[in-house]
Amino acid sequence: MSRTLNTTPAADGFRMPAEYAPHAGCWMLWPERPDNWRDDARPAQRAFAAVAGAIAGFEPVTIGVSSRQFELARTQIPAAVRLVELSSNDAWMRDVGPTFVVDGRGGRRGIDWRFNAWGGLDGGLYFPWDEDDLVARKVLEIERADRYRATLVSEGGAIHVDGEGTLLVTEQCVLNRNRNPGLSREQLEAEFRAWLGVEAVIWLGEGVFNDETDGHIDNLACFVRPGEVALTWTDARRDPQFRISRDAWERLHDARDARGRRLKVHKLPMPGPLRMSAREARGVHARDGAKARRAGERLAGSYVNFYIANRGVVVPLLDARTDRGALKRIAALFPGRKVVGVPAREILLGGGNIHCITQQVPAAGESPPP
Ligand code: KQY
Repeated sequence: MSRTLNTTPAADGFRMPAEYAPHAGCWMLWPERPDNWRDDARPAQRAFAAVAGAIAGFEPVTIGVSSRQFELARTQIPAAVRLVELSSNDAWMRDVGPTFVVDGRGGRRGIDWRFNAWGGLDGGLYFPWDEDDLVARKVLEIERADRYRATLVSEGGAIHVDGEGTLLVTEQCVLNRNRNPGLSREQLEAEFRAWLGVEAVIWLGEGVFNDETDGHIDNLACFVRPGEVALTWTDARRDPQFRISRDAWERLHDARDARGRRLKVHKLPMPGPLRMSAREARGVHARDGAKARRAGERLAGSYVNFYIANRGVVVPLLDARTDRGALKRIAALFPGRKVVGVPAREILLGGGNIHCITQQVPAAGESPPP
């Protein structure tokens, strides 16, 4: 069984490991809501199945699916992937799943953040979100991991750690009044120290242009190893992303991590600009209480939204003009890991990408990164 603890991970000697540390597995959810995924979610389901298949080549994958979709999902998902019945409001396991913490002595627990659909009634993306807010707890039950119920509203996509004491976040998301109003930057830093076991917080400004999560870090930048960060980039000065990426680059350039190191920043040119087509928008069944999808809307496409698996990296393919270059750059950042591209436009149409739909379970024991 999974106990609910009333302490914090840092107080108990636990911390969040980096995504590039060894994994015991990966969790995902199955998309089905027709007011977010076009054509009754069929194209998105194919994309999710391909992502699951790619990750399953590196580590065990479990997908949570509603009872309504169980049979259909089983026919689409590779046999190696475990399917469990699990209710949710949508399919963003990064944000609704637990953030796992370890103690380096074989202990593994999970943080169950308070979830408000990326902003609650002040700009959130759908209502209700009650089933989503239970997902982390249910995953922790299945994993037999003890649970910390955080006092903070947060999402897995809003945080990236280097595993050596440094946290990367954006002001646009973490300081947004629709997450934890009343908490100052300093108070939020103290909260993250307590929940994630970090010592230093590096604040970037805005996230990727038009990112509907209020600028999650996981679409803009991530650690590729301690002391090194990949950053979404464009050289197109007129693109609104130019100012955002340049500001992030300057902040990263000036920053020191928890160990006092300067960071090496790797620019990862973004795809596009990509927009939703009229046909794609028509396929989404608009409904009150869910974000509307409009033809011509700029999509927040980014190659940084990849998933680092054991000995592999699973990368979204988004634009035939830029995919090959992105795969090459990412392969250079991860020597020793196999880089696999998966067509991911259908995931992007729902508002996120491969990192957003996955959540790693770190290996509990202490061992060097694969
Ligand atoms: O970026 C993420 N981690 C999630 C994206 C959620 C989009 C909801 N439509």
